[in-house]
Amino acid sequence: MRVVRLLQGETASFAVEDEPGVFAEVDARSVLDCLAGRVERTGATHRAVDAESLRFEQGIFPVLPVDPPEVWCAGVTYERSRDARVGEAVVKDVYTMVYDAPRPELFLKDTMWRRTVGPGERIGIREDSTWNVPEAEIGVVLGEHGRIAGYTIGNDVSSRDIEGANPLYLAQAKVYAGACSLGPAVLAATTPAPVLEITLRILDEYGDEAFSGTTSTGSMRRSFEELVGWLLRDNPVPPGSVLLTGTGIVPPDSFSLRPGHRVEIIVPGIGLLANRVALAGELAAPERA
Ligand code: DO4
Ligand code: MG
Repeated sequence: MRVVRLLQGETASFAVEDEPGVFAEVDARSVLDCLAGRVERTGATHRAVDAESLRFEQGIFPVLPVDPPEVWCAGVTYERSRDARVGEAVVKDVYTMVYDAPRPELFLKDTMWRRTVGPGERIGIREDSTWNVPEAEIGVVLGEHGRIAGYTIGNDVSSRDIEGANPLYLAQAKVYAGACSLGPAVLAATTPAPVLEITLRILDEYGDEAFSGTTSTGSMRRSFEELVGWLLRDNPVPPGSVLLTGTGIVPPDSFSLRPGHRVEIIVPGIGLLANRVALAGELAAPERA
């Protein structure tokens, strides 16, 4: 079962999938209430024009499906990511060590969705970086008591030259306006955890494909449960937070994102997360008290 948040005019409402591609609007305050079934149906339904990508009729758009108090990321969870980091970095050993070590790499990407956007919104790249890439990842949505409530798609947009120059620059390479996108849906958790196929496509400003690659969570070095277990050790991460679980797709070293590029991440069973690229400085940080 998937949950989306649909925007019609000025109003956004959660909707739960009752049958493939058919979403029932519900009276809910959060995605966690929807995933837990603590919701009343309002009677309105919406059939996706394309159930795979989650495109709806004109005037209805999926928006950020979760308001995560915190977004965390795991890194170097796929061999491909380890090899890319070793290739780009001046200090190489840390990446091989963390790939092999029991304790994973975890870092805080965002709080209160200040730097996080939803489907169709613009993601950011840093102006002081010459090597910017998307990172297509599965996001684990945390429920109550550290349980996994669901899965969404995430883009951990990153600067490879800033991190490559010095691993202590990680926060600057990873945390800035528009550096994260999530959506378009949250897939309810199941036991056992699903094995998800992830495809990343990058289109240039003319709509031509600049890169495409696919991976599967089946080739992750660690399980979702293991990553969540490490994240929550002595660390009170609030329910509704999201943990991005690492990238297994890395474009060739000659590739860097440019403003106007469109990044598409497709995960069958969740949907299509698409965002256009802008300079981070153009993305006004939302003011929240
Ligand atoms: O320090 C490297 C982070 C790598 C990362 O974000 C990933 O593997 O997804
Ligand atoms: Mg990443």
